[in-house]
Amino acid sequence: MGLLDKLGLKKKEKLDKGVEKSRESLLQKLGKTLAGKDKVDAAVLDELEEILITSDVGVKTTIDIINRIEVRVAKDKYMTQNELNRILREEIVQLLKESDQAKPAEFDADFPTTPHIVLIVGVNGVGKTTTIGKLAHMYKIAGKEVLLGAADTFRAAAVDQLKIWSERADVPIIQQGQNADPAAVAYDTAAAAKSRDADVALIDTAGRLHNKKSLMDELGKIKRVMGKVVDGAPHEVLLILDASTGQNAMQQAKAFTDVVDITGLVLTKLDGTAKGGIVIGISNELNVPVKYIGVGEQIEDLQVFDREMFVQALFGEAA
Ligand SMILES: Nc1nc2c(ncn2[C@@H]2O[C@H](COP(=O)(O)OP(=O)(O)OP(=O)(O)O)[C@@H](O)[C@H]2O)c(=O)[nH]1
Ligand SMILES: [Mg+2]
Repeated sequence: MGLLDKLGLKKKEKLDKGVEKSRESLLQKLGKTLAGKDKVDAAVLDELEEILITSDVGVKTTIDIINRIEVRVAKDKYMTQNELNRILREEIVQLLKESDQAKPAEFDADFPTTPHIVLIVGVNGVGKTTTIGKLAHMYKIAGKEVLLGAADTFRAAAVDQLKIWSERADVPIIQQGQNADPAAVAYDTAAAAKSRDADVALIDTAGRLHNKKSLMDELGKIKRVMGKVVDGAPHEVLLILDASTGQNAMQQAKAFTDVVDITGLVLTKLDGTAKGGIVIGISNELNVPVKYIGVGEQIEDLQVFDREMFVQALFGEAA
């Protein structure tokens, strides 16, 4: 087995483990519905609909999925639980492929221009700082020069937390301390990335902005000042969402994408929640691609989102 195959297998194992709770809950519900049945009739589809909705897939996406299943079973109503499970997975993968124009699931560290500046945004406690640490590690492993910027200056511990991650990932950090102007820190980081010939800079921001206007103003200012030092910066704006909050994460995603140009989504804390179905809903309903998922608290627990692998992990292998 080649190294890439081995890495792929490791990724799959970790993902399987990461979505264990979501899978157990889904399979248990599916099993109950389908036990002893050999025919997919309207009643089964009704129950399937309820299962998907209560698994945080969301109403719109559930309807999309049920419509597709209906077409498939119209021809052949008689199928086993395994067959229905397989069709369910196939249709969900197809649905996500059609709705999500993201590139294939590969880690992309080939930047069109450098330094490549990434702004990390999201509400309190969703996993912004942790995700920065994990991403820094991924880029570092890919041989890139990484720089972190501590533009979350709102809370005393925020800079210290990012500092700890910079040490874990073994990458430098630009900081000014608590209460510094976040835009000034972002500016410093972009300037340092440029003068040091860094490949990529990851900038942490505060999640604590009470209304849309102050959020827009602050992020707008951060973006403007960075654009003055590095052309086109920020090149990516990643919105971090806590998957364990289910439909709340969907609401946050909608609220942020309304006011900020988000280029990608990261869904964290998939381990330890049964709400993993939210990833399918978000991936289907938003025009912004899910780029990464968080499956644990350790530095290696961030994965490039692979739709197919995810759906397989969520529904389990068909027997
Ligand atoms: N289990 C699990 N925990 C995670 C994951 N990502 C982040 N966390 C945990 O979530 C908590 C909050 O993470 P932070 O990275 O501090 O979140 P933040 O968005 O920077 O928070 P603030 O700076 O307070 O707004 C920490 O305890 C992390 O360990 C994940 O993928 N899985
Ligand atoms: Mg933080």
